[in-house]
Amino acid sequence: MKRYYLLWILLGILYPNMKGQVPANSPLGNVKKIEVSHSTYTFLTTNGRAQVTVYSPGVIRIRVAHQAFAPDFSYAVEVKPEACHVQVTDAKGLYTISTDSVTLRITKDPLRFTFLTKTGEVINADDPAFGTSWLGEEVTTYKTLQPGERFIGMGEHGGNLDRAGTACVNYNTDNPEYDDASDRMYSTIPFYMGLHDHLAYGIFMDNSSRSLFSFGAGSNRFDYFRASCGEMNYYFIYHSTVKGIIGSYTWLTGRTPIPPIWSLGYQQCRWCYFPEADLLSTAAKFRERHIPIDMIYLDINYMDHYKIFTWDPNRFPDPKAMTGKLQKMGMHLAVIIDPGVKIAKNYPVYQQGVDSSLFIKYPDGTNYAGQVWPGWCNFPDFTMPKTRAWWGRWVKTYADEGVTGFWNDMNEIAVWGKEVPDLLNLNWDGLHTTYRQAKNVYGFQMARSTYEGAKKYMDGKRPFVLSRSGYSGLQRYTAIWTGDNQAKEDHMLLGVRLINSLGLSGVTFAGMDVGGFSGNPTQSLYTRWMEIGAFLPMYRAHTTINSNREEPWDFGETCEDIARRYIGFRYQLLPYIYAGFYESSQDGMPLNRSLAINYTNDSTIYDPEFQQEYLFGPSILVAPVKGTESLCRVYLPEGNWYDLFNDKPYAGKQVIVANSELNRLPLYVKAGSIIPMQKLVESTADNSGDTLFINLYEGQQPNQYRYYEDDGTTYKYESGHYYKRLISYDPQQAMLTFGKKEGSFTSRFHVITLVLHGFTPEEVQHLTVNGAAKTVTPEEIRFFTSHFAFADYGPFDTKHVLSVSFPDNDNEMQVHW
Ligand code: MIG
Repeated sequence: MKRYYLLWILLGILYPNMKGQVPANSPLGNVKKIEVSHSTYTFLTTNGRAQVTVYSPGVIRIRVAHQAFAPDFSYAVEVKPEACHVQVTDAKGLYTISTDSVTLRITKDPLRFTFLTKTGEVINADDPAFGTSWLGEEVTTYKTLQPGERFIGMGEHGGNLDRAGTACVNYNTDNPEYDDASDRMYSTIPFYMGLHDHLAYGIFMDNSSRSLFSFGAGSNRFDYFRASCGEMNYYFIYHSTVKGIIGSYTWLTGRTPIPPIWSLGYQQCRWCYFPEADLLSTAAKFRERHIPIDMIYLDINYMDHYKIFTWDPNRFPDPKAMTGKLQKMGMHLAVIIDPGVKIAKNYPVYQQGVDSSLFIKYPDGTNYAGQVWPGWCNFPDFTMPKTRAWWGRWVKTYADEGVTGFWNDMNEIAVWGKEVPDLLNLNWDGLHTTYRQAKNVYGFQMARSTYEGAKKYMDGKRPFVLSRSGYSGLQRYTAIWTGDNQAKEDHMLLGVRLINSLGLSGVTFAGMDVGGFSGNPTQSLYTRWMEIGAFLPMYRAHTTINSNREEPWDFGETCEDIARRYIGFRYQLLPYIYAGFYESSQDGMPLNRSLAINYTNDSTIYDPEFQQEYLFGPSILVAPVKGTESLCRVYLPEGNWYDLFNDKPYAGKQVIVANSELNRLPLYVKAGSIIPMQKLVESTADNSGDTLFINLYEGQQPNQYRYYEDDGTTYKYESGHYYKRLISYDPQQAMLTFGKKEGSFTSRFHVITLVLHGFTPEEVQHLTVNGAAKTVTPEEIRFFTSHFAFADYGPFDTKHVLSVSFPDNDNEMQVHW
């Protein structure tokens, strides 16, 4: 004992300042005082303060700070608290705040939060010892791990669908070497959902500084989320379903506006098509070979010395004439725009940026310079309103030349040497901050500037914006892709999981480089990837500069044929995909729906073997499989299913062995589904005929489907210029009802062909439409009807389907059988 004592004295002499140098965990402390104003409850504690704000019955915000709260500002959240019914009790040691859907129990000594259902079940609780506390500037909220708790969400992070036992770092990074285990990715969505005991909740930590979410990684005691500086600021969301939580999260952070329809077609990219003749001949080849396509891209080599908002005068002498030629082919052009502005004399973008003080600065007032493709560059401060407006005017110069797609890359910010110093000053919409807080929103604000400019200057036409980096809320302005993946089977499946996870996190419009960015895919990998791509929200093939050419015809005739048919099928499916985007714009439901959305409590869907399966829209189950596997195991969740290729029925809640030969991606349709389709076209600019094909799959459960259509290219839908109708299927009454149309838009279609799947001829022989008898004709098809892309195709089983056609009059119509 005595010896130890001496040792401490000795250590004290050797390291006199050790105590206090590295801060210990500093808790929030006990409640001293409570202040209430409107829907906000402030708790002053011995070591700081916390604030509770009720945003809606299921959304409660918690802020925690040492000192007075900073001005309330967020790039992610746009809504204000809604007036709602709240009940409060204040007893010794315990305060409760109850809405109609959740009770927040607040202990005072020390201050801790527990969220409960109205029947008293614990949804989510602070760790009793640590709650929210600080380690130096870092602020962390520790939550008790619930038994069997699963965690989903967090946007663009690899790993399993269920993130239990792992952690995610949010620090936007250009990571061309990323793989499944990488913690640094290109975008930040600090939002997850916890699932346990048939309960589900969401937590969105709106703090854009570097953060870490640990879902029981390295500790079986708690999960936690930590921000490296600033306030703890999170929204707790409770709802009985995952869908409801996504709905609330996207109520807070916004939803994807309906994209221009052409951006939902096939998109071809490469680093880089040049000169102009290469771009145009590539585009023409798609047309010659009847491979449907709507968009083609230019990567960085179109510019003059990589100077943004310029064109290489030799490679692209007349951009406007060029986009005109593409337009004649029914195609749109997207160009890449990086944030770095080359420091160069007589370059107006640079000159204006300097003269009007639009760039990011060091604290001493000099412009920050970093090196990237153009050499040394300055970087626009997109957190400054003036910079955003200026940027928009430069975007106009492209729009004036007929460019309609704007691809924002390198906006993490990526520079040679990787590290952009934290001390840089950013405007932060007048509130001023450093790069520490701004980094993760930089790409988001760049995409916003691009979108706002394009929207303003495109004569009422919808632009398409694609960004690599982003933060919660990015979905209001831009689509996103998952950066530099590799031409490997694993990366194809990883990409599906990333897109599914983005979908769980409010980002509907997402894609990956089909074919893989780096490396050269094998025939089978490329083919399979093209198949999966047809069932992703954004369908874009892209590859790096030193890879082989990767257009559909570069892999031999078989691959080309398969690619053509899957792309074609996507075009036929556009009415369904478009309506899916409409739905997403209303409630945030993604196109790629991880099975965790609809089958949350089915443990099999989290099995690593099945975790990448998803529903594409409400009805089509996609089971992604490697190109090398010609047989695979597929899990069909609860309900009844049909093989999409041959209508073979399957009962759900079982694993089946599926045919996954190279031309056959396992695809299943949920019983009771209503899927609108159109005839095969090669561009969305083509005439899609007068017939809407409504595919009805017999089922036991009633189903409703909202069909939606508008002009596909303008914002007139915002003022009611759309066509919307509810289609209801009632199996008990043997009836399909087309509701009266809503909106002022006239549908492209005026004939409905009802294609009946899973029905027997006897069942529908007395079919009537509005009381008038109709003959149901059996059509011999291989896929849906003989008009469709997979018709007469390879090994698909021949099948008779039943169909009946009738004119549409926009009023309520009843089909009875
Ligand atoms: O330093 O513009 O992720 O899609 O082709 C690489 C060239 C910069 C990275 C993007 C990639 C793009 C490439 N870019």
